[in-house]
Amino acid sequence: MTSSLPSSSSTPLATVAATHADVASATAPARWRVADVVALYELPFNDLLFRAQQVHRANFAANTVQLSTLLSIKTGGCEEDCSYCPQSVHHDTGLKADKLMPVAEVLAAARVAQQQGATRFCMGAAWRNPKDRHLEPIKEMIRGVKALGLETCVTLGMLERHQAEGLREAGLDYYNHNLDTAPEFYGQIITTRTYQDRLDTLERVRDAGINVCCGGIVGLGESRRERAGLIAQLANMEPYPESVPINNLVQVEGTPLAGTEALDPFEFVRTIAVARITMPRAMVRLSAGREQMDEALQALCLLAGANSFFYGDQLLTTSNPQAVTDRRLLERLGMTAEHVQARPAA
Ligand code: SAM
Ligand code: DTB
Ligand code: SF4
Repeated sequence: MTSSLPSSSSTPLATVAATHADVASATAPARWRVADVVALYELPFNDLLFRAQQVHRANFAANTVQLSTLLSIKTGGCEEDCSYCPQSVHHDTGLKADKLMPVAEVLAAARVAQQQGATRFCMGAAWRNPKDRHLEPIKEMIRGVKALGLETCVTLGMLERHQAEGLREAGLDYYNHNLDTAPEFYGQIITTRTYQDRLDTLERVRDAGINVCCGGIVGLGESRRERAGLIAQLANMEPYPESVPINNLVQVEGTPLAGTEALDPFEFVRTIAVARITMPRAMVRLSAGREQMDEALQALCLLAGANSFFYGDQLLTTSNPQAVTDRRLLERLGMTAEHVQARPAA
């Protein structure tokens, strides 16, 4: 029998605490060892999904999903060399670099997203890090989107402490910044910023009082153990992120990862289930790669505990299923979008 409980014996902190058992149970954070997460991955598929469903139902309405719409507010020309990303200047993908979008255009797109039924609007910029002068229009966007009654999320790269605080003051609800993969595999994917840089930004976001949206990307050629390593990193954050996007690599011609062997679809579903079990109260978001999945596979991801997805015809630079197709899928599954349930009965 494999254990799916987080271990309290793998870290120096937990080891010290274990010698004071009473205190330990009150103060030592539960830790997931990579081996514990691998053990979850290795469960028979049906057992894993059953456990994920139990955890999901204990924490969320089982048939409700949250819908977020993405907008690329500054596309391309990014200095980082993330080898999956079409927006990096290091790869020739034929993408044209744009300037920051005008505030009015962003707000017009947010209105459309809201009319379509999204409850959160996520704005992404292809920056290594924003300059202070960029943050003024972005704060206007945040205030404008919030005034419409939508939740706000931005992803702008690395942040300084004062920048995170400024975004919080503008009313930002979520900041997206991913760990992307396991620490030991990270160097094969990105060389222009370190894992620690990412952790530092995440800490600044957390300290500023902004909800953390942090996940990763699979299908990069990593091993199962490395996928488990990513999940353990996320689950051991204190606290773990409120929102966990799980991206499946969208292969873009011209990026170094184009041509990578595709992940077994059931391994993707397992990743969702393992995220759900290790982070019971997080919103687990079925993110990039959905257009390449058939609807049965998406339904399995929802069964495995995903309770949010990107909604709208476009992700940042690649396409996403049509909104009308997604609405039909939810209807066929007897599921409802969050905002519909939140409305008082007529
Ligand atoms: N530049 C910012 C940053 O990296 O923090 C924000 C935008 S970046 C596009 C956000 C995330 O999108 C990445 O961390 C990665 O997980 C995901 N992503 C980027 N390109 C992708 C691709 N081709 N397929 C799947 N996910 C991708
Ligand atoms: C995240 O984890 N996935 C989204 C969002 N955060 C910003 C981005 C997916 C990008 C997919 C590739 C593209 O469209 O450029
Ligand atoms: Fe730049 Fe983000 Fe793409 Fe990396 S993932 S190249 S940081 S836009």
